Amino acid sequence: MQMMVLTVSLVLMAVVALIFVAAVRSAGIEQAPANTDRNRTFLIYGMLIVGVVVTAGSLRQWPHAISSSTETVQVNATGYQWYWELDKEEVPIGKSVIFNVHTKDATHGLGVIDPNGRLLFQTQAMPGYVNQVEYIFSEPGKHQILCMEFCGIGHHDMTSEFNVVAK
Ligand SMILES: [Cu+2]
Repeated sequence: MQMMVLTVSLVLMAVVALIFVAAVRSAGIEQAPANTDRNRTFLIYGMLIVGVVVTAGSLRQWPHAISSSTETVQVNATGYQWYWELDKEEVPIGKSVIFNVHTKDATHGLGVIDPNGRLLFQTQAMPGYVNQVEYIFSEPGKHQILCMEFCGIGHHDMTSEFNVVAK
């Protein structure tokens, strides 16, 4: 998905650049003093370099990129009316943890709460889909899972927990 977004963006940027070049070529350009040309060239190359650096720097931090590193830990979380089933009770601190979230019945929402009661992240749990969330825990301790989507009479009771441990 990320590759497709990047490809579409680059193609659209190329189209805009081609239109710009065509417009400049078709315009009658007057002769400017020699130092104006030099200043313009400096400005254009300067903006190009800044643009490339800013783009490359900001694209690296896309929040939803699923890491391909071998250092990841996978947790399969399945929602049922009205409980969660997790295939791990412990996850390591400081390592990439990928939650594969889905459900066997109704739509639920998986929310992870840290020991201070702060919501760290959430995602929907849907029948027929596996939603992935990647997270790197920075605090050890018992983390709670709550259902974040009203799913029936036992919704309030749909909790679970796991431990984040230093390894
Ligand atoms: Cu619920």
